[in-house]
Amino acid sequence: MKTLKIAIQKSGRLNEKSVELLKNCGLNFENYKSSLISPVSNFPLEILFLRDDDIPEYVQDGIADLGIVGENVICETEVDVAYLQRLGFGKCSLKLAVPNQANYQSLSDLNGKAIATSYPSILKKFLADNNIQSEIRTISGSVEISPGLGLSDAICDLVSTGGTLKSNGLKAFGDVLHSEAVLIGRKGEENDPLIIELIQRIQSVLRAKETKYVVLNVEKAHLDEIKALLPGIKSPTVVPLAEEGWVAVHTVIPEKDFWGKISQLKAAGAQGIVVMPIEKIII
Ligand code: PRT
Ligand code: ZN
Repeated sequence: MKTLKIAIQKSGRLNEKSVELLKNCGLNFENYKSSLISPVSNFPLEILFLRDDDIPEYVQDGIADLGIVGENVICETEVDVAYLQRLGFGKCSLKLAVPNQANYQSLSDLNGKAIATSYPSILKKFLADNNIQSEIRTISGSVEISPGLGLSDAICDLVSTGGTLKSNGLKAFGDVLHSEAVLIGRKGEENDPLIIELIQRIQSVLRAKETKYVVLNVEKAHLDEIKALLPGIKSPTVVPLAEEGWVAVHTVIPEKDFWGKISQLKAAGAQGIVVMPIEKIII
Protein backbone atom coordinates (compact mmCIF):
# COMPACT_ATOMS: atom_id res chain seq x y z
CA MET A 1 0.00 0.00 0.00
CA LYS A 2 1.15 3.53 -0.80
CA THR A 3 2.65 5.59 2.04
CA LEU A 4 2.09 9.36 1.99
CA LYS A 5 4.68 11.85 3.17
CA ILE A 6 3.79 15.08 4.95
CA ALA A 7 6.43 17.77 5.53
CA ILE A 8 6.17 19.91 8.66
CA GLN A 9 8.51 22.42 10.26
CA LYS A 10 11.29 20.74 12.26
CA SER A 11 11.51 23.48 14.88
CA GLY A 12 10.12 26.99 15.10
CA ARG A 13 6.78 28.69 15.39
CA LEU A 14 4.73 26.15 13.43
CA ASN A 15 6.27 22.92 14.74
CA GLU A 16 4.31 22.47 17.95
CA LYS A 17 0.89 23.29 16.49
CA SER A 18 1.54 21.10 13.42
CA VAL A 19 2.48 18.13 15.62
CA GLU A 20 -0.53 18.76 17.89
CA LEU A 21 -2.90 18.87 14.90
CA LEU A 22 -1.60 15.59 13.47
CA LYS A 23 -1.72 13.88 16.90
CA ASN A 24 -5.31 15.14 17.37
CA CYS A 25 -6.10 13.45 14.05
CA GLY A 26 -5.32 10.16 15.82
CA LEU A 27 -1.92 9.73 14.17
CA ASN A 28 0.61 7.92 16.33
CA PHE A 29 4.24 8.99 15.81
CA GLU A 30 7.34 10.00 17.71
CA ASN A 31 8.32 13.67 17.59
CA TYR A 32 12.06 13.14 17.94
CA LYS A 33 13.87 16.42 17.38
CA SER A 34 16.90 14.51 16.08
CA SER A 35 15.15 12.57 13.30
CA LEU A 36 14.28 13.80 9.83
CA ILE A 37 11.57 11.21 9.20
CA SER A 38 9.08 9.72 11.64
CA PRO A 39 6.79 6.87 10.54
CA VAL A 40 3.14 6.92 11.66
CA SER A 41 2.27 3.53 13.17
CA ASN A 42 -1.48 3.59 12.53
CA PHE A 43 -1.83 5.35 9.14
CA PRO A 44 0.18 4.94 5.89
CA LEU A 45 2.03 8.21 6.45
CA GLU A 46 5.56 9.41 7.17
CA ILE A 47 6.30 12.79 8.74
CA LEU A 48 9.27 14.72 7.31
CA PHE A 49 10.70 17.38 9.62
CA LEU A 50 12.17 20.20 7.52
CA ARG A 51 13.03 23.90 7.54
CA ASP A 52 9.86 25.75 6.60
CA ASP A 53 11.50 27.43 3.59
CA ASP A 54 12.06 24.04 1.92
CA ILE A 55 8.51 22.70 2.37
CA PRO A 56 6.71 24.31 -0.63
CA GLU A 57 9.32 23.14 -3.14
CA TYR A 58 9.46 19.64 -1.64
CA VAL A 59 5.70 19.38 -2.14
CA GLN A 60 5.78 20.88 -5.64
CA ASP A 61 8.54 18.45 -6.67
CA GLY A 62 6.78 15.41 -5.14
CA ILE A 63 9.38 14.65 -2.46
CA ALA A 64 6.51 15.15 -0.02
CA ASP A 65 2.81 14.69 -0.93
CA LEU A 66 1.61 17.21 1.66
CA GLY A 67 3.06 20.06 3.70
CA ILE A 68 2.11 22.40 6.53
CA VAL A 69 3.61 25.84 6.05
CA GLY A 70 2.83 29.57 6.29
CA GLU A 71 1.24 31.22 3.26
CA ASN A 72 4.03 33.82 3.40
CA VAL A 73 6.58 31.11 2.59
CA ILE A 74 4.42 29.64 -0.19
CA CYS A 75 3.95 33.04 -1.84
CA GLU A 76 7.63 33.94 -1.51
CA THR A 77 8.82 30.67 -3.08
CA GLU A 78 6.30 31.14 -5.94
CA VAL A 79 5.56 27.42 -6.21
CA ASP A 80 2.62 25.78 -7.93
CA VAL A 81 0.88 23.72 -5.22
CA ALA A 82 -2.72 23.00 -4.22
CA TYR A 83 -4.12 24.80 -1.15
CA LEU A 84 -6.00 22.02 0.64
CA GLN A 85 -6.98 23.51 4.01
CA ARG A 86 -6.39 26.68 6.03
CA LEU A 87 -5.37 25.61 9.52
CA GLY A 88 -6.12 28.65 11.70
CA PHE A 89 -2.74 28.90 13.46
CA GLY A 90 0.52 30.76 12.75
CA LYS A 91 -1.50 33.86 11.91
CA CYS A 92 0.54 36.93 11.07
CA SER A 93 0.73 39.76 8.54
CA LEU A 94 3.50 40.85 6.24
CA LYS A 95 3.52 44.60 6.81
CA LEU A 96 5.39 47.64 5.67
CA ALA A 97 6.76 49.63 8.61
CA VAL A 98 8.60 52.93 8.91
CA PRO A 99 10.39 54.74 11.78
CA ASN A 100 7.98 56.42 14.22
CA GLN A 101 9.26 59.89 13.28
CA ALA A 102 8.82 59.36 9.52
CA ASN A 103 6.06 61.50 8.12
CA TYR A 104 4.82 59.29 5.27
CA GLN A 105 1.22 59.93 4.25
CA SER A 106 0.63 57.35 1.56
CA LEU A 107 2.30 54.42 -0.16
CA SER A 108 3.59 56.72 -2.88
CA ASP A 109 5.91 58.30 -0.29
CA LEU A 110 7.93 55.08 -0.55
CA ASN A 111 8.96 56.00 -4.11
CA GLY A 112 12.73 56.22 -4.30
CA LYS A 113 13.15 54.85 -0.77
CA ALA A 114 15.00 51.67 0.32
CA ILE A 115 12.93 48.89 1.90
CA ALA A 116 14.61 46.01 3.75
CA THR A 117 12.89 42.62 3.73
CA SER A 118 13.30 38.84 3.78
CA TYR A 119 10.37 38.63 1.33
CA PRO A 120 11.73 40.24 -1.87
CA SER A 121 9.42 38.39 -4.30
CA ILE A 122 6.21 39.26 -2.47
CA LEU A 123 7.36 42.85 -1.95
CA LYS A 124 8.40 43.27 -5.59
CA LYS A 125 4.97 42.15 -6.77
CA PHE A 126 3.20 44.37 -4.20
CA LEU A 127 5.20 47.44 -5.25
CA ALA A 128 4.58 46.75 -8.94
CA ASP A 129 0.82 46.32 -8.32
CA ASN A 130 0.79 49.67 -6.53
CA ASN A 131 3.02 51.43 -9.06
CA ILE A 132 5.74 52.22 -6.53
CA GLN A 133 9.43 52.33 -7.40
CA SER A 134 11.49 51.51 -4.32
CA GLU A 135 14.81 49.81 -3.87
CA ILE A 136 14.42 46.37 -2.26
CA ARG A 137 17.24 45.36 0.10
CA THR A 138 17.09 41.64 0.84
CA ILE A 139 18.15 40.73 4.36
CA SER A 140 17.86 37.21 5.79
CA GLY A 141 17.05 38.11 9.42
CA SER A 142 16.62 40.92 12.00
CA VAL A 143 15.05 43.12 9.34
CA GLU A 144 13.61 45.36 12.06
CA ILE A 145 17.01 46.83 12.98
CA SER A 146 17.89 47.98 9.46
CA PRO A 147 16.31 51.50 9.58
CA GLY A 148 18.11 52.17 12.89
CA LEU A 149 21.41 51.15 11.29
CA GLY A 150 20.78 53.43 8.33
CA LEU A 151 20.47 50.47 5.95
CA SER A 152 16.94 51.26 4.81
CA ASP A 153 14.14 53.82 5.10
CA ALA A 154 11.43 51.23 5.71
CA ILE A 155 10.98 47.51 6.24
CA CYS A 156 8.58 44.83 5.06
CA ASP A 157 8.38 42.08 7.69
CA LEU A 158 6.09 39.65 9.46
CA VAL A 159 4.16 41.02 12.42
CA SER A 160 1.97 39.20 14.89
CA THR A 161 1.67 41.14 18.18
CA GLY A 162 3.51 44.24 16.88
CA GLY A 163 5.89 44.12 19.88
CA THR A 164 9.01 43.83 17.72
CA LEU A 165 8.07 46.89 15.64
CA LYS A 166 7.34 48.89 18.79
CA SER A 167 10.58 48.00 20.55
CA ASN A 168 12.52 49.04 17.44
CA GLY A 169 10.83 52.43 17.14
CA LEU A 170 8.85 51.44 14.05
CA LYS A 171 5.18 51.85 13.10
CA ALA A 172 3.11 49.76 10.69
CA PHE A 173 2.45 51.58 7.44
CA GLY A 174 0.41 49.10 5.39
CA ASP A 175 -0.52 45.45 4.95
CA VAL A 176 1.11 43.47 2.17
CA LEU A 177 -0.20 39.95 2.95
CA HIS A 178 -2.22 38.15 5.65
CA SER A 179 -0.92 34.69 6.40
CA GLU A 180 -1.70 31.57 8.38
CA ALA A 181 -0.52 27.97 8.31
CA VAL A 182 -2.07 25.98 5.47
CA LEU A 183 -2.06 22.37 4.35
CA ILE A 184 -0.70 22.17 0.84
CA GLY A 185 -0.55 19.25 -1.56
CA ARG A 186 0.84 18.35 -4.93
CA LYS A 187 -1.30 19.55 -7.81
CA GLY A 188 -3.26 16.64 -9.28
CA GLU A 189 -3.14 14.47 -6.13
CA GLU A 190 -6.15 16.11 -4.45
CA ASN A 191 -8.42 13.09 -5.09
CA ASP A 192 -6.11 10.51 -3.54
CA PRO A 193 -8.31 8.59 -1.03
CA LEU A 194 -5.64 8.77 1.70
CA ILE A 195 -5.32 12.54 1.26
CA ILE A 196 -9.10 12.94 1.38
CA GLU A 197 -9.22 10.83 4.58
CA LEU A 198 -6.51 12.96 6.19
CA ILE A 199 -8.22 16.24 5.21
CA GLN A 200 -11.51 14.97 6.68
CA ARG A 201 -9.77 14.14 9.95
CA ILE A 202 -8.11 17.57 10.03
CA GLN A 203 -11.44 19.28 9.35
CA SER A 204 -13.14 17.36 12.17
CA VAL A 205 -10.43 18.53 14.58
CA LEU A 206 -10.68 22.16 13.35
CA ARG A 207 -14.48 22.15 13.63
CA ALA A 208 -14.24 20.81 17.20
CA LYS A 209 -11.80 23.60 18.12
CA GLU A 210 -14.28 26.20 16.91
CA THR A 211 -17.10 24.92 19.13
CA LYS A 212 -17.90 24.05 22.75
CA TYR A 213 -20.33 21.44 24.07
CA VAL A 214 -22.84 23.06 26.41
CA VAL A 215 -25.36 21.46 28.78
CA LEU A 216 -27.83 23.68 30.64
CA ASN A 217 -30.99 23.33 32.69
CA VAL A 218 -34.12 25.33 32.00
CA GLU A 219 -37.75 25.37 33.02
CA LYS A 220 -39.95 23.95 30.26
CA ALA A 221 -41.82 27.26 30.15
CA HIS A 222 -38.63 28.95 28.83
CA LEU A 223 -37.53 26.15 26.49
CA ASP A 224 -38.72 27.84 23.28
CA GLU A 225 -36.72 31.00 24.06
CA ILE A 226 -33.61 28.88 24.69
CA LYS A 227 -34.13 26.87 21.49
CA ALA A 228 -34.45 30.06 19.46
CA LEU A 229 -30.94 31.01 20.62
CA LEU A 230 -29.40 27.65 19.67
CA PRO A 231 -29.09 26.65 16.03
CA GLY A 232 -26.77 23.68 16.97
CA ILE A 233 -25.57 21.17 14.36
CA LYS A 234 -29.19 20.05 13.93
CA SER A 235 -31.53 21.07 16.76
CA PRO A 236 -30.51 20.82 20.44
CA THR A 237 -31.09 17.58 22.40
CA VAL A 238 -33.68 18.07 25.17
CA VAL A 239 -33.79 15.59 28.07
CA PRO A 240 -36.31 15.66 30.97
CA LEU A 241 -34.87 16.20 34.46
CA ALA A 242 -35.98 14.32 37.58
CA GLU A 243 -37.47 17.61 38.83
CA GLU A 244 -40.93 18.08 37.32
CA GLY A 245 -41.21 20.90 34.76
CA TRP A 246 -37.42 21.12 34.06
CA VAL A 247 -35.31 19.88 31.14
CA ALA A 248 -31.60 19.66 30.30
CA VAL A 249 -30.57 21.07 26.91
CA HIS A 250 -27.43 19.71 25.17
CA THR A 251 -25.97 21.71 22.31
CA VAL A 252 -22.81 23.08 20.68
CA ILE A 253 -21.93 26.78 20.60
CA PRO A 254 -19.37 28.43 18.27
CA GLU A 255 -16.28 29.67 20.10
CA LYS A 256 -16.35 33.04 18.36
CA ASP A 257 -19.58 34.39 19.94
CA PHE A 258 -19.38 32.15 23.02
CA TRP A 259 -19.66 34.68 25.87
CA GLY A 260 -22.34 36.70 24.11
CA LYS A 261 -24.42 33.56 23.63
CA ILE A 262 -23.96 32.44 27.25
CA SER A 263 -25.24 35.85 28.48
CA GLN A 264 -28.29 35.54 26.22
CA LEU A 265 -28.97 32.00 27.48
CA LYS A 266 -28.74 33.12 31.12
CA ALA A 267 -31.07 36.03 30.43
CA ALA A 268 -33.55 33.57 28.84
CA GLY A 269 -33.60 31.40 31.99
CA ALA A 270 -30.70 28.93 31.58
CA GLN A 271 -29.22 27.64 34.83
CA GLY A 272 -26.38 25.29 35.83
CA ILE A 273 -24.56 25.81 32.54
CA VAL A 274 -21.75 23.25 31.99
CA VAL A 275 -19.25 23.83 29.16
CA MET A 276 -16.98 21.08 27.77
CA PRO A 277 -14.32 20.97 25.05
CA ILE A 278 -15.06 18.82 22.00
CA GLU A 279 -12.42 16.50 20.62
CA LYS A 280 -13.77 15.93 17.10
CA ILE A 281 -16.90 16.68 15.06
CA ILE A 282 -17.53 14.20 12.26
CA ILE A 283 -20.30 15.12 9.84
O1 PRT B 1 14.04 27.31 10.92
P1 PRT B 1 12.97 27.60 9.94
O2 PRT B 1 13.47 28.19 8.64
O3 PRT B 1 12.06 26.42 9.76
O4 PRT B 1 12.04 28.70 10.66
P2 PRT B 1 12.00 30.31 10.51
O5 PRT B 1 12.92 30.85 11.55
O6 PRT B 1 12.18 30.72 9.09
O7 PRT B 1 10.48 30.61 10.85
P3 PRT B 1 9.73 30.81 12.25
O8 PRT B 1 9.73 29.55 13.02
O9 PRT B 1 10.19 32.06 12.93
O10 PRT B 1 8.25 31.12 11.68
C1 PRT B 1 7.54 30.15 10.96
C2 PRT B 1 6.28 30.77 10.42
O11 PRT B 1 5.47 31.24 11.50
C3 PRT B 1 6.42 31.99 9.56
O12 PRT B 1 6.81 31.68 8.22
C4 PRT B 1 5.03 32.60 9.62
O13 PRT B 1 4.18 31.93 8.69
C5 PRT B 1 4.57 32.23 11.03
N1 PRT B 1 4.60 33.37 11.99
C6 PRT B 1 3.53 33.74 12.77
C7 PRT B 1 5.62 34.21 12.26
C8 PRT B 1 5.15 35.11 13.24
N2 PRT B 1 3.86 34.79 13.53
C9 PRT B 1 6.04 36.12 13.76
N3 PRT B 1 5.65 36.90 14.63
N4 PRT B 1 6.89 34.27 11.81
C10 PRT B 1 7.71 35.22 12.30
N5 PRT B 1 7.34 36.14 13.24
C11 PRT B 1 8.39 37.11 13.72
C12 PRT B 1 8.15 38.54 13.36
O14 PRT B 1 8.72 38.83 12.10
C13 PRT B 1 8.92 39.28 14.47
O15 PRT B 1 10.27 39.42 14.12
O16 PRT B 1 8.41 37.08 15.12
C14 PRT B 1 8.84 38.31 15.65
C15 PRT B 1 7.87 38.69 16.74
O17 PRT B 1 6.68 39.23 16.19
P4 PRT B 1 5.76 40.25 16.99
O18 PRT B 1 4.98 41.07 16.01
O19 PRT B 1 4.86 39.42 17.85
O20 PRT B 1 6.67 41.10 17.85
ZN1 ZN C 1 12.54 29.60 7.55
